[in-house]
Amino acid sequence: MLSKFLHRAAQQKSASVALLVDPSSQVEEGLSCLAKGVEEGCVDAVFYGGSLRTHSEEEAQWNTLRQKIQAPIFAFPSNALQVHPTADGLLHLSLVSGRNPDYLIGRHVEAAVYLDELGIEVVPTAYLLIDGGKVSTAAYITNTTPIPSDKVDIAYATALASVQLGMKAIYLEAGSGADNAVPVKMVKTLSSKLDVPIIVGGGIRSAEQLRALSDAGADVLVIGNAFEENPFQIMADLRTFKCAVEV
Ligand code: 1GP
Repeated sequence: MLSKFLHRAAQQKSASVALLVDPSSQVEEGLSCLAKGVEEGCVDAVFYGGSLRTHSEEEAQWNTLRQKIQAPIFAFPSNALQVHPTADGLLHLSLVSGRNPDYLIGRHVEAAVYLDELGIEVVPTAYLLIDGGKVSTAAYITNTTPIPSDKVDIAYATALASVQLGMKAIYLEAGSGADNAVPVKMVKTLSSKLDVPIIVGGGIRSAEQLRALSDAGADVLVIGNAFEENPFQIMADLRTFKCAVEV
């Protein structure tokens, strides 16, 4: 289901949208807003995951999401051992922008047999942290340095090496709550040269950014903080973005 979703997103003219639900945050009051967004076709999928586990109610949160949201829910965890057994697929991230073996392959070894037993669909995804103007949780936790936002050539070479190694998707991540989203120029370069779906997240909070990144060739745009902070506003922005697409 995940590879199908990514494949379809890559074929469409305009980017698909995934809402990131972080298990460490309480998003209950936003859920009906999210459910409506899905119904209206403004949200295409939910990504579920984050760097920390801060409460013990994940099972309940997952079940609520499943009940209320009529969209696929894909796992996007910092640790594949945290994947929920009924997830619709796993973005199996390898942090290729960093040089921390734990996040390149170590965690994957720990989770491999478990994932195999779950039988969950796994999409090998190159995860590139791009400098978003401040130290991100992902960079801090993984103890890695993001690619500077003006180093498009390094981002491209990293993504190309990942594709050559067999990765099926590229995830350009400015970091949750980034001051600056991934630069349009970087997205444009990678999407024009690579034939795999490109997912972009971090610091996206307006219809203008959605449009610019989509026009640059992003296939999936991921929104987290903006939804947590003001779900109604971001749904309005998504409506603007999606409606403009159909005109
Ligand atoms: C997912 O980290 C992003 O890739 C989410 O970032 O919380 O800034 O939207 P935001």
